[in-house]
Amino acid sequence: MSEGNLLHNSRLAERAHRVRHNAITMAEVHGQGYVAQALGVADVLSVAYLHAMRIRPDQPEWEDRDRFLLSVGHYGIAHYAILTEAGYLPESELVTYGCDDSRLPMSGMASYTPGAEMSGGSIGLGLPMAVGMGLGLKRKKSSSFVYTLMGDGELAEGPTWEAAISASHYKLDNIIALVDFNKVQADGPSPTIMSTEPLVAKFEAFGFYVQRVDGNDLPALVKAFDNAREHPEPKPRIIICDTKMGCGVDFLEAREKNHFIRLEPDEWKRAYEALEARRPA
Ligand SMILES: Cc1ncc(C[n+]2csc(CCOP(=O)(O)OP(=O)(O)O)c2C)c(N)n1
Ligand SMILES: [Mg+2]
Repeated sequence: MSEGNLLHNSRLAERAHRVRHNAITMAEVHGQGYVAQALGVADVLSVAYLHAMRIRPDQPEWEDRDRFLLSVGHYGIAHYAILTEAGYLPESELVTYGCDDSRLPMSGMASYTPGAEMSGGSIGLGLPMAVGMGLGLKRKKSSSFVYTLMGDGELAEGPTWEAAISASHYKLDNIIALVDFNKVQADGPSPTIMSTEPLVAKFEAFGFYVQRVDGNDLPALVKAFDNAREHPEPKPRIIICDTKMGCGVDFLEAREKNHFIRLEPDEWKRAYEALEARRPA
């Protein structure tokens, strides 16, 4: 790897660390939340926003921007953590998360937050909306990409697969779908509750250009996002990212029930300390 790439990756690691820190800051306000997902997906979001996407954080509505649709609305905390690191939101606003009149509602809402393009809450709608946006952008001759972040449990939602059929029918090579494959959903481990494997073969059969990567490996993610943008075939793209819930905070990684976490007041300090112990060199 060239020196320039090494430097880029180590800078990304530092910034992903700050994204995790932001997520803990928000979860601490309420003592609970979807913080394990935010820690797990922090590397994927960092590569999306800080490496791959064409954006102007000071102009969130810039016409030529890449779009990002947070299909998993309950990942609002993860989204605000990266939007802050990317420069859409001031760090001082993080402590308003989920409070009255905040621009950072618990579930992602398009009209509230700079940089949020869809209102979530009901899972299964990100890919359908990406198809509509992708078609619209093509008709306008735009070169923007539409990214959407889905969860692994979310893949059991029917509209996702209807949208997958349409995305390849319309040759929407401007869609880059992301799956946070953290192996957990609300009722327990995804493989036990509703297995979606073999997932690569399924999306390939639906006409996608598919990659599957370790979603906590920054260099692998950088390569996968580059491949997705540069792939020559007129197909929608998907990156299945295998992530670790709670990544970066050892006692949250080890926790069995981590879809929604409540910590005792003194445990937040422990979470910051655990994160700090893994601060990238
Ligand atoms: C249409 C719909 N059905 C059910 C829910 C309730 N729900 C919220 S999060 C979630 C789990 C989805 O699993 P996954 O996508 O893996 O998210 P994770 O558990 O990893 O946060 C469910 C079922 C919902 N929000 N919308
Ligand atoms: Mg999941």
